[in-house]
Amino acid sequence: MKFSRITGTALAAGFVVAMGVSMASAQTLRLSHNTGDTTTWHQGAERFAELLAERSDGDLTVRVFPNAQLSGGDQMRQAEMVGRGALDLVVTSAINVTPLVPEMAVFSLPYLYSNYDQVDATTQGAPGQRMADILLERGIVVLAWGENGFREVTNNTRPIRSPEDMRGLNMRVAGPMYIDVMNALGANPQQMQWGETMSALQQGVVDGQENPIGAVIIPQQVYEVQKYLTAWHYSYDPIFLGIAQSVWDEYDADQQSMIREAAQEAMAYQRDITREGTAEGIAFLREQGMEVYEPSNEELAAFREATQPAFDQWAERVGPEIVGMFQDAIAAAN
Ligand code: X2X
Repeated sequence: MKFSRITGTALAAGFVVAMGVSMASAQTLRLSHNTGDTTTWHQGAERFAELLAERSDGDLTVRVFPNAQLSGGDQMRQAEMVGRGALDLVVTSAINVTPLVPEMAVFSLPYLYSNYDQVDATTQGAPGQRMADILLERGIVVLAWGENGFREVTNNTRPIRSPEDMRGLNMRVAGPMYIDVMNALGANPQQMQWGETMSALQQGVVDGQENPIGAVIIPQQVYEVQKYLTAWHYSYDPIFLGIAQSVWDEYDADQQSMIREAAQEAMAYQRDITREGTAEGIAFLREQGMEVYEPSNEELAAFREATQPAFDQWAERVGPEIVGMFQDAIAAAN
């Protein structure tokens, strides 16, 4: 049952709103995300569900579906489904939305960010709001930004210390921009669902992949199937918790604030645990037998230079106005 009907029904049925935000009847919303149930994405989504259940006195239930189950395993389809109201809620990362909204690639431009302060100045500031405005035009209401993280490269062939080491490696990538980045490095990229990646790595269909340490590599046990990791921090990927505009519009202002606050708290928690997991992550991965390489500043500069063509190409696609807005916020955070 939807809320627009609830106000009328509630009054007619003589419901008394005594305190807090009340719902006239129980409602269950479905939340889709595209990683496994051990990740910080999942923990953030579950925290949101807990907070809403608590604050609506059990009237608002969120069921969390991992592994892009609700979009037939297609992680890029979730955003489009939320946009047309086929899904109520989504937690997904920016790169997954780029087929629908190319501007979302701005976050992940190679070496745009150097640290978390710069990240927070954009996701928690005016640039994040600007991207939320763009998603709203597609029927998606961004409730809060969370974190997938700085994406690090892993593979089974050799340690990656320079752009040359990437040459000829068969790399699984998540989205279109990363195809161009991998091509710039001379690797052979292949776009693949995350849900199919672990077995592709295990079977040697691809040599490597790239993902954040705290949010994905550790909780999804990528270290079980990959020997080498290089912490090259080449691309940042935020996640967001979004709701279908058609669902959102049925809530009154109090209900909307309750939902937005729960989302903000859940994603703040999600960012915290992701950063903690990442900070402790390299030591943990070494204990698990991975060979981890941490490039020097000079070596990072070489990766940055080699990926510049992909930056330029995608900055043009995103548009100078948005890229400039991000760069200004980043410069101000330095
Ligand atoms: O597919 C991936 O690599 C993941 C889980 O990080 C994203 O959703 C982009």
